[in-house]
Amino acid sequence: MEKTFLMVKPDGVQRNLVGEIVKRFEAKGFKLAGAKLMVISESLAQNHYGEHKERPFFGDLVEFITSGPVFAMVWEGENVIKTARDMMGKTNPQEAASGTIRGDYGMTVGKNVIHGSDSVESAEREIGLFFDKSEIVDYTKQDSTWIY
Ligand code: IDP
Repeated sequence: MEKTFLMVKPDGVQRNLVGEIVKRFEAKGFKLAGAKLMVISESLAQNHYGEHKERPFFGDLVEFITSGPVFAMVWEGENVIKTARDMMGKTNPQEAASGTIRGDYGMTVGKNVIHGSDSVESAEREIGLFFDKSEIVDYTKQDSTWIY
């Protein structure tokens, strides 16, 4: 089953949105496979956002993502990578549709509440960066026969 890496960013943690965000993915029918509250180190931030290192906002992005705790998660389910991106909404919350997480809770691109992997390759890379294999839990959920 496909897995993705999702993370409530420091603004979402400070604004008490962890429960709300977890609730949306649970209610949709996805399975939580790993989760932890953590403070991202500078080197992990630079690695995670490596594709943006030449962009003018890179310094602010690294400073922001390391500024307080994040809630890192691994979610599992059919087509979870794309569906989670759809549930998050566009990168700029002012362009994100109502009903999406960024559309409902974000105001600026710099503080857009949530991160989610955008491809199979980035999901594998990001899960590997943030989680040890022993932190990913393999289990059967009783509701799966009512979801699929
Ligand atoms: P994504 O998070 O929707 O995948 P990316 O383009 O991968 O978007 O950018 C990563 C993060 O960098 C965004 O979530 C956003 O917080 C930040 N970011 C992207 N573009 C800008 C910008 O133009 N100014 C400031 N921050 C930006």
